[in-house]
Amino acid sequence: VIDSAEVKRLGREAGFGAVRICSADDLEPEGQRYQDWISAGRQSEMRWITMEYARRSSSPRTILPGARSVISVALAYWGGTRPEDGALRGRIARYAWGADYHRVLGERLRAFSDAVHAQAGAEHRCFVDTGPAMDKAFAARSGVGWQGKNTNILTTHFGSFVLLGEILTTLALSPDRPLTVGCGSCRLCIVACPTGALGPEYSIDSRRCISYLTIEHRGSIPRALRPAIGQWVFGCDICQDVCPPSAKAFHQSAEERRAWAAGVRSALRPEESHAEPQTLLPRAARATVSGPLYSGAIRPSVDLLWLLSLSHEEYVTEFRGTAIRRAKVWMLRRNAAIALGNVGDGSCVSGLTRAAREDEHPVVRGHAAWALGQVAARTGGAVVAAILRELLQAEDDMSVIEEIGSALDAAGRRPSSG
Ligand code: B12
Ligand code: SF4
Ligand code: SF4
Repeated sequence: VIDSAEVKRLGREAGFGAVRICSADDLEPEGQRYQDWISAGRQSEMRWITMEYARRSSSPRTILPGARSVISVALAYWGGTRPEDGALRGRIARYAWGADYHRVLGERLRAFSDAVHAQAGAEHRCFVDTGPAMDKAFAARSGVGWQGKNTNILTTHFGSFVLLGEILTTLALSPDRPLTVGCGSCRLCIVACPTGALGPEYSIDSRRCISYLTIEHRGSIPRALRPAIGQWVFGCDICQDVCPPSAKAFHQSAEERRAWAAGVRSALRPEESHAEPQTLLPRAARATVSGPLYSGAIRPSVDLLWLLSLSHEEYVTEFRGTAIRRAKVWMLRRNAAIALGNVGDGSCVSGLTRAAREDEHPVVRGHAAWALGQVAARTGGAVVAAILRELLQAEDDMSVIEEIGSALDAAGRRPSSG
């Protein structure tokens, strides 16, 4: 026999920043909203998100017959103020700076579930991000946090910088209540999102989200969205970085809070955020890096030219044990090409030319050609236009030829007809 207080004690002992409980009844209206979201195409090309998947995710007893409670947990992962990026560096979202959270969260959740089982028996099923379970809806129902307008769960102690998991259990535990706080009239995340992915209400359109585009999207990224991606090469933290409850949790000193406010102001000026994306985030002179995901080496950013020519072998060794392996190696090269198109200068032309000529993946060649066009448009284009014309002669892939044509246009030199 075990009571809710003891379950929570075991959860905290396993290393979770919040542990709360809710009933295992079907999630409504969240389940219906999930299906509406899919009907609107907002899952984009994440093909595993189907109507059936949404139904199972909102109905715990289809996963664990006899389930009576859901124990919802949050792992805080803030890793400190983002260090200065430096020129020509690609940004990585905070949750992927260190060890793969699936492993860290999974190990803790299994240890927690084993401890509960040892005291009370019963059947349990653990979920760490990937299973059919609406992590955020359980976290909101149990009061781990509230769902903000950036669609993430915000906790009172760690803002939205938490990763979520849950244990479905046949134990009958007394449930907690949802929180009574919320975002109020704040809309900062909605206006700061550089691609306009947030809204209406508390909903996201993955098709426009940089996190989706850089990590999940396996193809060409729409040209219209590329400038807004700035220097992000894996994920995006903007709608969390501008969020006051999340900032309050971590920016303690007056200096840090001033730097945060300056970052928010520049994020809200779209023309600046596109031209100079490195001003988007709060900066501070020092970087304090700690937390469960950051015990080893951390990588908040990468050299863009290095990433642009990343081999499969380097990808395997350099990103072993990190969440970055969620993206394929060629997707990282594609993302590097976009970031270089946004911030690169003349020093990137030879790297981009090599990628546009030699990369085995046509999407990377096409994006490198696009980046050349962007660099040319910024820095004066005669030499780059000549390179693009040369590339056009050698290229056979229709999609890349189309990209080169468009890049020539951007560089201000259309190919002469005939
Ligand atoms: C698919 C997915 C994505 C997609 C879609 C994101 C999304 N917002 O759902 C993409 C690839 C874009 C993505 C990005 C990110 N993700 Co993600 N992702 C998932 C995943 C695997 C499934 C989420 C899902 O099913 N979404 C479907 C939609 C329908 O869910 P929803 O947004 O919650 O929908 C609700 C609202 O729209 C609301 N709603 C709709 N209409 C209305 C109207 C009213 C009036 C109201 C009140 C509400 C409302 O109701 C819906 C149902 O509850 C979960 C893990 C999991 N199994 O849950 C992680 C998860 C959501 N991701 C996570 C993280 C960390 C991220 C990133 C921060 C990573 C990064 N730094 O790049 C970004 C954040 C982007 C963002 N602003 O959301 C964490 C979030 C942790 C937290 N604190 O909330 C999760 C929970 C993983 C985990 N286990 O920790 N992700
Ligand atoms: S993660 Fe970035 S692109 Fe996606 S909704 Fe948030 S701010 Fe917008
Ligand atoms: S920025 Fe404002 S509206 Fe967006 S999630 Fe944070 S508190 Fe809510």
